[in-house]
Amino acid sequence: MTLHLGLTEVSNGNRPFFHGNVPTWLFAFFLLVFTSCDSVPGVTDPTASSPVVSGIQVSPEVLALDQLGGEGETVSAQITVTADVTDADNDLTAAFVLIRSSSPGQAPLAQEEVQLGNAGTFTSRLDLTVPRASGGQFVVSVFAADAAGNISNTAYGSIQVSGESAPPEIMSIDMPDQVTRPAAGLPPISISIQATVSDPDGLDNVAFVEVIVNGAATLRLCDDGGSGTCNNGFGSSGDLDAGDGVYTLTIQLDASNSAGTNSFEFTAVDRTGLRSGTVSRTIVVQ
Ligand SMILES: [Ca+2]
Ligand SMILES: [Ca+2]
Ligand SMILES: [Ca+2]
Repeated sequence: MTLHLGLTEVSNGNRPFFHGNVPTWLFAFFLLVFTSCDSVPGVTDPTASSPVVSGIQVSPEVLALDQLGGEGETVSAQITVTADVTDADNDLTAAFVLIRSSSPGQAPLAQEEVQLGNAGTFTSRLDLTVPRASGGQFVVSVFAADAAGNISNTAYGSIQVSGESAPPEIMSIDMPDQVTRPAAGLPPISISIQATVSDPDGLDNVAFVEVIVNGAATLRLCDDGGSGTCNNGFGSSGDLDAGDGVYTLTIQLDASNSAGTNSFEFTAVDRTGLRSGTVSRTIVVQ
């Protein structure tokens, strides 16, 4: 079965809603479904065997057009979309992936029909070509069809497209330059390390801040307000306020730590992969 993908947008609040040029027989089918639901209660709902799409993932999630190669007025990038498709009676036929710009009412910029054998995760790679001056939140949508003509829900993802991007910057590092170990038998001392970060594209554009300790261990600083797991095996980041651009790491110093100088190299990385300059500091443990 083939669906025509010349889709037009129907306004539905904030969420795009696709109204396909579906074949006449499919409209007739929908009419039958709705009519039977209204007039014959208790009849098994044929849509119970419709495909279900979930778990959509889009990569990259952020596309900085000035980071892409190419000549002239357009730039191209490959977008990878994965999603999970299930169907109770497993008669899946195809999934449909569409990428549309942030402007309402536009035809899809890229689309692909993926033939499905069985339920599971499928991957679609689409070549997206857009004007160099594009921007905004592009919408990725996925739906699936089965052999009976049932259409799934539509799952949505997005790509943040920006015409220009700039690397993040570490504005300051706040940490002690020397600490004294607790005596044997006493509790460890908490050391708070804070990096204040900015990004010309906004704080949301900062992906993470990392620190390499003594040239070996890499740890994250988090702007999570102290919730969640910033580093596996560590406790709270100790961060005070989430989303304020101050990234925090709290480490523990106990009596068993070695005396000496420890190096810390900080880098911030944004969602387009651009890296800040590295800022180096040391802590002398006595
Ligand atoms: Ca089915
Ligand atoms: Ca940036
Ligand atoms: Ca913070």
